[in-house]
Amino acid sequence: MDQHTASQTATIGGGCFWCTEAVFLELRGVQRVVSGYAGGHVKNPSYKQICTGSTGHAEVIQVIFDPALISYDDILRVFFASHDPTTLNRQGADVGTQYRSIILTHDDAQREVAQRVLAEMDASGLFPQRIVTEIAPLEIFYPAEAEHQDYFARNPWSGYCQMVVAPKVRKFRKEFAGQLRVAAPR
Ligand code: MHO
Repeated sequence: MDQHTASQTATIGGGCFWCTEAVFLELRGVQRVVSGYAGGHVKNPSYKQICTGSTGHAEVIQVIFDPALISYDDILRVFFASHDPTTLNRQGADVGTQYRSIILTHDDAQREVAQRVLAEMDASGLFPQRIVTEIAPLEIFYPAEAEHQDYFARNPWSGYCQMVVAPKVRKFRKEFAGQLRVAAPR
């Protein structure tokens, strides 16, 4: 029987989108990842504008996934495990509201799952501090400029990619070895 399940979308921000995009592109069940901006109050913001923190936007990614292969719950579990959800408006050396940890939910069902998975993670003892991830309904997602899409794949040797993105991807590959789209190169 020919059964098609519709794709679903998760919108999440866990600091610099070059990092989160690189991680989610490797996860089995993910069909596409788009880097962009959400959660702010200025129309069509540019990268330069959001970097000031004054537009209110967070750097986020939209993860388009096949729910027959991975659940929204598991997308969020990978999200929590692949960034630090306990530092308010900061991810490592990147400081500012644009780097805040945030889940932008698309409907009530997603909001319920987000609240449940956040509580589960908080109770897990995996984090030494309380989780500060914001959960808010998605209003508008603005895709980022073309140069911010597939950034890690296109700029692997840049200083930031080597110092910040690559270690996150390595950690993710190790922790989620069984859930990678392809076996990680050794
Ligand atoms: N602080 C880094 C972050 C890049 S990220 C896409 C930089 O400005 O290069 O926000």
